[in-house]
Amino acid sequence: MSNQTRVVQLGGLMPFVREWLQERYGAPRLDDLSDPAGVQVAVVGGGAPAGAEQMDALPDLRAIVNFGVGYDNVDVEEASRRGVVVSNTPDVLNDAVADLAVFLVIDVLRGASASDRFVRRGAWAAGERFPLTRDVRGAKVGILGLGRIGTAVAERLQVFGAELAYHSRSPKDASWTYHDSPTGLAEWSDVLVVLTPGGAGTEHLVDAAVLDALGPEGYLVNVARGSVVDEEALVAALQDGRIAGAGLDVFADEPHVPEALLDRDDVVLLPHVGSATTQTREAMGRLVLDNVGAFLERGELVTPVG
Ligand code: 8YV
Repeated sequence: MSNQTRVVQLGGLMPFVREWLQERYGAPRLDDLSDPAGVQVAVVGGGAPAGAEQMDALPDLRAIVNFGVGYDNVDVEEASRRGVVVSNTPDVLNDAVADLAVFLVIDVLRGASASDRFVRRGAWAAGERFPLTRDVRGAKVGILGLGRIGTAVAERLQVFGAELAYHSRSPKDASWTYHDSPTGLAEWSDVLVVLTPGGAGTEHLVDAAVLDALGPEGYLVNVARGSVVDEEALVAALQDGRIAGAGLDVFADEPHVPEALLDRDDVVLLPHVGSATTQTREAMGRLVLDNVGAFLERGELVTPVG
């Protein structure tokens, strides 16, 4: 029993997590697994799929441990049909992701990235003036999805003097104004910040109608999942000047960013780095190991998904 492989790595894991799993559990990658019998736990990350195909390959699988708070890459319905439980890495990344969301809000309002490009291309030295931008104080920021990270974003922006409101599936015990639809929230907002989970339930929640409600003075920030925004509609809205700009850390088909966005000065494009600090990624890795350990020792996950 002790020599039997009980943990396997699916795709998308960072090198240090792979090393930890290898050292502690001798966990091979699924492709290198010689005998799937007895493998109880599969660890996955980076949005790599954990669906029926992977589950079919592991007949004794009982738990899927996801490196990441979002688990739209895991087919949870299929897992529960098979009696397989799933965990994610909540809370430990709230601060890092919220910081980055606030950074994007400030960047779209103050044009920090655009003014950096302005200096680098020699426009300042040539005597041009960077246009005036907008205060964060007094800006109306709409939080689409007031979960753990959405709340952390709202708390931070309150300190900057922004006005806040939100939409979630239902009103929360929070002091900020609730809007009962994404369109209503967008209409009110100067900046709409997407913080919902991904997956089928939120696909294209931000569509052309929501973008039009945001309007020509409005900015979209997305640090959640690319799937939540209709990316074609977003590109069209930017091209037509129907919204003012966007700050994006996530995209529909990562790592591909729509060609049409690459040379626009009214968008800030980041390579999905919301949680990408050494401290936060290590905390996520430790939580992954805690989940694997707890499941193997007592058949329980520390942070099972809802
Ligand atoms: C990571 C994330 O990009 O936690 C999430 O849901 O999107 C990020 O933290 C990723 O999942 C790490 O593999």
